[in-house]
Amino acid sequence: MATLEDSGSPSKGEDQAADSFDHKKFFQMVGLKKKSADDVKKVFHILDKDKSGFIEEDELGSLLRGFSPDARELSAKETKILLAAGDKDGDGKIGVDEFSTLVAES
Ligand SMILES: [Ca+2]
Repeated sequence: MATLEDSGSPSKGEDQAADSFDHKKFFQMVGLKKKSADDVKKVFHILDKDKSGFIEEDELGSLLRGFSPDARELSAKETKILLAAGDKDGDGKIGVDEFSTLVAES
C-alpha cells in the first residue's frame, strides 16, 4: 500500500509549476553563495535601486533582473515568499544583514 510520502509534493496542496522560484537554488546558481561578504553587500546595493538601505517588496520582485536584464519579474506570490524568508525582523523589507543571512542560509 502506498503511503502519503510517495506523492513527493509539498503538503500545502499548491501547484509547484507556477511560482516555482527557489531563492536557495537561485543564489547557488548565480554563484552568490560563494562570493565574499563584501561582494554580497555589493549585490545588495545593486538590488536596492532607490538606495534606501533596504530591499523593499517592489525591488525584491525585480531581483532576477539584478542578475540578468531580460529575466522575468517574480510573481507577487514568489516575492512574498522570498520576503518572508529574508525579513527576519518583520519590518516588511530586507536590510543588508538580512540579505547576507539569506544568502548564507541558501
Ligand atoms: Ca530600497
